[in-house]
Amino acid sequence: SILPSGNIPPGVNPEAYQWFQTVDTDHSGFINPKELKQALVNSNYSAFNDETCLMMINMFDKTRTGRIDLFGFSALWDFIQRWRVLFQQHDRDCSGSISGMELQQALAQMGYNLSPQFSENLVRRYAMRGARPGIQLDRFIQVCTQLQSMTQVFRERDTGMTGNIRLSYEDFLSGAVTRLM
Ligand SMILES: [Ca+2]
Repeated sequence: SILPSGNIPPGVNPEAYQWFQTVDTDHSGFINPKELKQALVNSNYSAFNDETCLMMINMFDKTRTGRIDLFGFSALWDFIQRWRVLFQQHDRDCSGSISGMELQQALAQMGYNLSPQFSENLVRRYAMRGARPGIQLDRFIQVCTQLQSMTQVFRERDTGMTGNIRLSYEDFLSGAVTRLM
């Protein structure tokens, strides 16, 4: 490791510091997407999907090198813990997954006014085949984060707060391309 143990830098969560040492298997001082994927499991013991791992690396990679340092990792650790708590809160039937109805309630509590059909469609899109209908923590994080991000794009353009915006085809694609990964 790049830092002596017991010498946790200010602003770094001690648990995240411990975990960093374990996850950084090649001891480079950085976490790459492969190392992150190996470190994260859903409540059904499935590995986090590649898209969510890459999305989170991009979110917390302040150096733009495709990997995250200890500080980015600490922020990522907090981020995942917050989503894990929300996931557990909204998994009302304790099935270990979030159903369409549970997602609808979660999104409503986050302030999104979306139809039940919207949540059902999202869950159907991301539910694991063969499993009970529902999404795991990785997809929950991915779906909610992308929704927040796309909503932010919308709000920036909806200057009159009418709930409607005009987008050119290329603006639409640009928003989708930059936000979805
Ligand atoms: Ca559930």
